[in-house]
Order: sequence, then C-alpha cells, then structure tokens
Amino acid sequence: MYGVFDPVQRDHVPAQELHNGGWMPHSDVPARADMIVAALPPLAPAQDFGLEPILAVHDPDYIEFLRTGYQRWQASGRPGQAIGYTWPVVARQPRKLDRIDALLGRFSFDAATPLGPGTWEAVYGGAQTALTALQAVLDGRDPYAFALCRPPGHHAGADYLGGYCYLNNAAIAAEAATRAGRRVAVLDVDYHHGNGTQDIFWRRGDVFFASIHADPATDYPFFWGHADEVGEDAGAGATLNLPLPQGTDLAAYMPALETALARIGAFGADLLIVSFGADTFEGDPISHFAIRTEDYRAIASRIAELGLPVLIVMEGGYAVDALGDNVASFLSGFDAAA
Ligand code: OKP
Ligand code: ZN
Repeated sequence: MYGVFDPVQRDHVPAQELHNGGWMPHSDVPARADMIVAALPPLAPAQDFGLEPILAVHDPDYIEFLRTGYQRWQASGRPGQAIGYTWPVVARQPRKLDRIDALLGRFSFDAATPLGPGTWEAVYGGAQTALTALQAVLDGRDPYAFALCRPPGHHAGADYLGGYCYLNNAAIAAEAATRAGRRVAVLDVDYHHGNGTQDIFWRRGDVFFASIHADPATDYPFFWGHADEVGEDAGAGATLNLPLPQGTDLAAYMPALETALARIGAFGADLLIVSFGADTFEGDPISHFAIRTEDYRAIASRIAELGLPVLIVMEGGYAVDALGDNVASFLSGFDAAA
C-alpha cells in the first residue's frame, strides 16, 4: 500500500466557538494524523500539482475566500478564528459582498468549521496528498494507495465549507482521475453522509457516488443523504444513498456494502475512490455505529474483491487513541488482496 502524508496538515488547529461565546476543543485535532502516521509504515511526502486540479472542482471565488478569509477576519478586529454565524438561506440574492462576516455565510453551511492561521496551507497540502496518492495508482505503481488527509473533505462542496471540511479531497482526485481517462466511482463509508461529494457530481453521469452512512433523519448533516436522493439530469441514477440506523454493527452493515459494490460494478468503474471515515467505530465520541477494529479489515477485503485499483482518502474518525489501529486494520484488508 502506497501511502502519502503532508505534515503541513498539522498546522490546521480548529477552535470550536460555543453559542455563549466560550470555546471548547474541536473533534478534528492534529493528533488524529499523528496516530495514523504512528500506526503505518513510512508515508511518502506530497508532490505539488498546483491549484489547477483544485479549481477543476471548487469555484475560484470560494478558493479566494479560503486563502484570505482568516486574514480578513483578523483585519476586521475579531479575536479567535473565523466562523460563520449568518447564512443567506431566506430570500437571498446572488450578491458579491466583501465583508468577511458575509463571506463566511456565503461560503459555508455550518458553524463547526473555522478558518485559522494555518487552515489554507493545511487543506492545500491535503488536496496535494490525495493527488499524489492518486498518481501512484494512475501510474500503476501500486493498485492501492492511501491519502492521509486531515482535515477531512467530503462535506465540502464546490463553493462551501462545513462539517470540518474545506477542500473535497476525494472529489478533487475523482475529477483528476476522470480527466486522466478513468471511469470513477466514489464509495463513501464515513459515518456521516458525504454531501459535498454528492453535490459536486449530482448532475453528472460520468462519476458514480455511493454512500453508506447514519440516517440523516437522526444524524448530521440532516439535509442530505436520504435514500430518495439519486442525482438529477445526466446524473440521475449515478448517486446511491444507503442510510442505516444508529447502532449498526458489521452484520447490519454488510448488506448495504453489497448493494453499493453491486451498483459500482454495474456502473463499470475502473477506479474506485473510497472516502474512509473511521467514525463508524463503536468507540467514536461523536457517532453511533458499532463497527469494531477487526471489522474494518473485513469491510476492506470485501471492497478489494471488486478487483479495482483503489485510492483510499481519509475522512473522519474521532476516537483518537484507536484511530491508528482502525486505519491500519482497514488498509490491511487491501494489502491481503494485493
Ligand atoms: C465530519 B466527518 C457540533 C456538531 C457538528 C459535525 C460533524 C462533522 C463530521 N457539535 N458535527 O464526516 O467525519
Ligand atoms: Zn464523519
């Protein structure tokens, strides 16, 4: 398994503002990456593919906001990190506003995803990490590659951040692979629905998106990931949502995985990108599935049976002490197949 990590991602240290004005620790701590690094063989550094593959997915004005948002927040005299608090949901006009408070509302969908001093450099390094791991698969260097991305990416859309995510690493890799002539499916097995990835490919029939996740009727991100969301226009039928109830264990998980893999096979994918979140773990502090450490190997083995080259992109997983073991278990299921 070829693995990639850019340590600049450690420089993103999100703070979580509380509604009463106080602060609490954020779930996406830099130690998440450290625990994964410690559990795996040495990971290769990221190469720099530049902004072009990022701009193939994300809008230029959103990228400009990500690059400059923290400085704008500081320049406006505010303490702490930049976080939205007013969203243009009702009776909105497509306005070009300059004030950072408005930009935060325009380019985000929740208040869990702050811009801090190292955020842009970190998420840029995360996207390059995904692109570098993808390149190893495209070059035939290894049928399996792992991109240690942190913060995660699957909640980020073409022009919005949210859910701890800023750049959609899996979507950036999927678009780059598509432009390299591959027929790509994305399988999202994070506990939370990958709404950003779904949104980016919603009207496209050339990239298949399947997600297995906690039912959004009970879990974040609530407004996306319901079973009747199947894509539109050319993308009608190229989105598959498989919501599962809280408490889901491996036995209840596997039938959904079978359904997703059958659809990916029928789509005729020749490259699979797995958005892997270890927050389906029984001990995850913010999630409610009952997957055990050894189960990840079984899930990965079943995915490997598809016989496709696979890029694994790290998403969530917040039981920090168990995260290295859970990721190593998942990756071992592919190594056994190689
Ligand atoms: C990111 B990923 C704040 C609740 C916000 C956001 C969850 C983001 C998960 N108290 N929850 O999919 O692992
Ligand atoms: Zn998650």
